[in-house]
Amino acid sequence: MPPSADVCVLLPTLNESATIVDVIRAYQEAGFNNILVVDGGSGDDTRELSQEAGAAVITQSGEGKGQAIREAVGQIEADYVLMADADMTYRAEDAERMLEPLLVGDFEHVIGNRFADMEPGAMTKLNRIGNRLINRGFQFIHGEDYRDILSGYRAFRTDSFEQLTLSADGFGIETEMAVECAKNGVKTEVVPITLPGATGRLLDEPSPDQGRRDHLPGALPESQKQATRCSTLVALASCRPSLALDWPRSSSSGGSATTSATRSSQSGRRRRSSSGSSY
Ligand SMILES: Nc1nc2c(ncn2[C@@H]2O[C@H](COP(=O)(O)OP(=O)(O)OP(=O)(O)O)[C@@H](O)[C@H]2O)c(=O)[nH]1
Ligand SMILES: [Mg+2]
Repeated sequence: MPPSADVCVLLPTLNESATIVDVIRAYQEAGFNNILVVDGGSGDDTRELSQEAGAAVITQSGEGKGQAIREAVGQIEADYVLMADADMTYRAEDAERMLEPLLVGDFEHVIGNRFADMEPGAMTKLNRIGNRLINRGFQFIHGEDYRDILSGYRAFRTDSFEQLTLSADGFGIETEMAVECAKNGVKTEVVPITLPGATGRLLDEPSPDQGRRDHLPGALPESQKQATRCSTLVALASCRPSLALDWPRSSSSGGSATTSATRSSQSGRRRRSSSGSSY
């Protein structure tokens, strides 16, 4: 990575005290010092631990991973954002590979493809099948093969985020980002990443060697996350003109509300930037 690269590592968190320090340290060891944790009001000591480990911490004003990401990116002044996960779903060792298309090539958005190197036990069979169907559906609707549109490992130019009209509050955010990249011609690259197996991270589904963590406040079971992602794709398909006959778009479909929400968040970004609260 060029020494001049101005990258903010963005970590959304909700009750991640078991892993957050290791995740922050891993990115620091990989050479990243600008780390922003956007917390969803954790009931454990995620925020305190993050601060002690050297990350900047903000608490989101709303709810859900999507709202957290949208709010946090609006406060980031670094040129590039590396969006990861606080539960060791992704590896800091892949960070350079994720950023390369932005720094060396002329891409604006990068998706880490978890299916390129999936360690045993990393994902349930049902989840893999669901992902495949969603990716095929996306390719059919939007004509782009992004391989893994649900991946939460993303890198993007901060200014390219403003081209995306985003409104998802929860786990539909990655789907929405992929749809918006395709619709707006945002130059998107897919790079292979490793998805660690069950021993390398905490999974929400029960596994023989791990306890569940979905008893924690706010944690959603995997099936519910997938349902959110899938319904986001179906809902957004209605906005594609060539499918208008199959997916009628009503004048009250929410498009204009979405656009104005994004505009207000973008003007919020400019306001916040001038107030000096940036990462
Ligand atoms: N700020 C914020 N972060 C959240 C919220 N919900 C989840 N997160 C964080 O978002 C990241 C992704 O959530 P996960 O539950 O790991 O979802 P996932 O990676 O798709 O699923 P797994 O494969 O089970 O890890 C984690 O770091 C969570 O702590 C929320 O409401 N607000
Ligand atoms: Mg995760």
